[in-house]
Amino acid sequence: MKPWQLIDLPRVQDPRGNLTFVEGGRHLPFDIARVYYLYDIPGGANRGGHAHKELQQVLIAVSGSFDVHLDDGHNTEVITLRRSYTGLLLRSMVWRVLDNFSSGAVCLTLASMPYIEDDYYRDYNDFIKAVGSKS
Ligand code: T46
Repeated sequence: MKPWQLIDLPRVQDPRGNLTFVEGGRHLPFDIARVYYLYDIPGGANRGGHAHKELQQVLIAVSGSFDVHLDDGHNTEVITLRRSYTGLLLRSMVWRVLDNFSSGAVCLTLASMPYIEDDYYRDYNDFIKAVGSKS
């Protein structure tokens, strides 16, 4: 199973403006337990800098764009999100850093679990040790 993957979300195109919808368990491999969003992000800021033990999430650039730096302890990739109909599925145990936010960018996140601080690896060395002990 890939630790991260882009997901094409449905698009209803309309001269009045387009519409995208997401159903947990149908478009995502989990039920949605929590929604949060990042907005009013000042130029040069970055977010994330952690991994999750169990949580899965889908990130969507509902406005503007930003880069997501991904690292599962073996492979790294940088993905730019810029379309409101593209989700980035992050499974558990993926270190992520979000940066290069455009002006007005909004990152909508659909999460598989409520907020649980104990689910975070906030120290990269702890994350790498945990990846090593799992593989
Ligand atoms: C992730 C990236 C993309 C809550 O109380 N509830 C919540 O649901 C969240 C997400 C955060 N918080 C509190 C915890 C901290 O006191 O808000 C504060 C900032 O959280 P954090 O530093 O984790 O924010 P980001 O933007 O660095 O990370 C968040 C998510 O935590 C993380 O899972 O992948 O956005």
